[in-house]
Amino acid sequence: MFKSPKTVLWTIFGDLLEPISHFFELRGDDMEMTLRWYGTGFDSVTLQQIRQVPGVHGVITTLYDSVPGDAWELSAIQKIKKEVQDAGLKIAGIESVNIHDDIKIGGGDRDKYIENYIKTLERLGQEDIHMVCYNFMPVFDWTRSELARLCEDGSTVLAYNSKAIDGVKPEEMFASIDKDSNGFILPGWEPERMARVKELFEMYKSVDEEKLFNNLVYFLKAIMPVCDKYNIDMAIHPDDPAWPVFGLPRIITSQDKVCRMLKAVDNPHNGLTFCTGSYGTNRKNDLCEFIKAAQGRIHFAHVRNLKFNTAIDDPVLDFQESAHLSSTGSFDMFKIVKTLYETGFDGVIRPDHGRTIWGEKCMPGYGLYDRALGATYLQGLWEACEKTIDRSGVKLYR
Ligand code: DNO
Repeated sequence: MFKSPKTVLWTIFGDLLEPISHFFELRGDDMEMTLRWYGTGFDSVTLQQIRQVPGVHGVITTLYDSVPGDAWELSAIQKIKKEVQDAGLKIAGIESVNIHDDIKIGGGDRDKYIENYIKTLERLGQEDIHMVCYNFMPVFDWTRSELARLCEDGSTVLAYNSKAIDGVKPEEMFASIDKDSNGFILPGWEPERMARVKELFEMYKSVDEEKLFNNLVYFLKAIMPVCDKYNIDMAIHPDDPAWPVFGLPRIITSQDKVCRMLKAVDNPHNGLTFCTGSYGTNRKNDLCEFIKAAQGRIHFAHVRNLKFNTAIDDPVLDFQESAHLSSTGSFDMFKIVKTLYETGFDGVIRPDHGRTIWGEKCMPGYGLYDRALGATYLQGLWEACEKTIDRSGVKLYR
């Protein structure tokens, strides 16, 4: 079987190199398992806890209190990088560098904000950070009707019921999200932002899907040179759920739309966060076919499971997030991991939202326990692939 020099080195000196491998990226031609970490003061989970999750050597983080549109200070990036390294981990990527609304709307100041975004990318590149997740959703980031639906085993999960969503005004939605957030600020649902919900809706009034798409392409074309220079992979997060909500346009929802976007800016650095739980909300999306169609452009994978509670033709859509295991939800998780493996995926991966279990007090979806179980399960599936499937003929991405 073909083995790259990196893999050969790893095979011979693996045991010796393991404790320091994450500093030098000496691991085999492998995916990189990570956990999301919001930063000290924002997260109930510590870096020291993450360090003890088997196989996890990196975190996905951000400057959580940064304001979209501002250029990140180099010193702030260096500070969080040092904190992560001091805990024996590395920053495997950023989720997210958020996009200012003027860029999405195509407003008069968009070039100024793009310039700032480029400065942020430049500084991340200088600090050896090469993967950036972002989204292009108007007004809201992800949307759920409940953050703590009680399951029969006593755990709680995030859930979506179309009747509940269709029947509320966006501002009421925020109040219910805020009430269930255990005192944490949820990504995309920052109170300052929600206080401007009406104003934001007004701003997006003249933006339809085509305009939003063109504004995304404009943004991507402008940032590709800096991505080329610093080898930064941009990984757009899908719209969650994968259809328009509250009458707002959504463009990163399906294989066709995503392939159009990848083609419009046909640079390997223009890639995806393949979030199974977001694309999978729309049951018309065939996740494995989608992974194959985006081969080579999936830089970041969020892998989690969903459980649908209503039939596919039911006008009411109800789903909830489940544990990561195939047996607890509607997705075939082995098939998903296997397809990533077979198509040469060697990027950053993380378990996504977990259930809240064992009485943990945490940000809904982002507790330690269920995500640690998820990370371990996903690594088990990956190991099964490595030991049974020959992908020596497959071109890996990196
Ligand atoms: C929710 C997350 C999203 C995601 C952003 C990326 O839990 O999946 O908030 O991080 O959409 O920009």
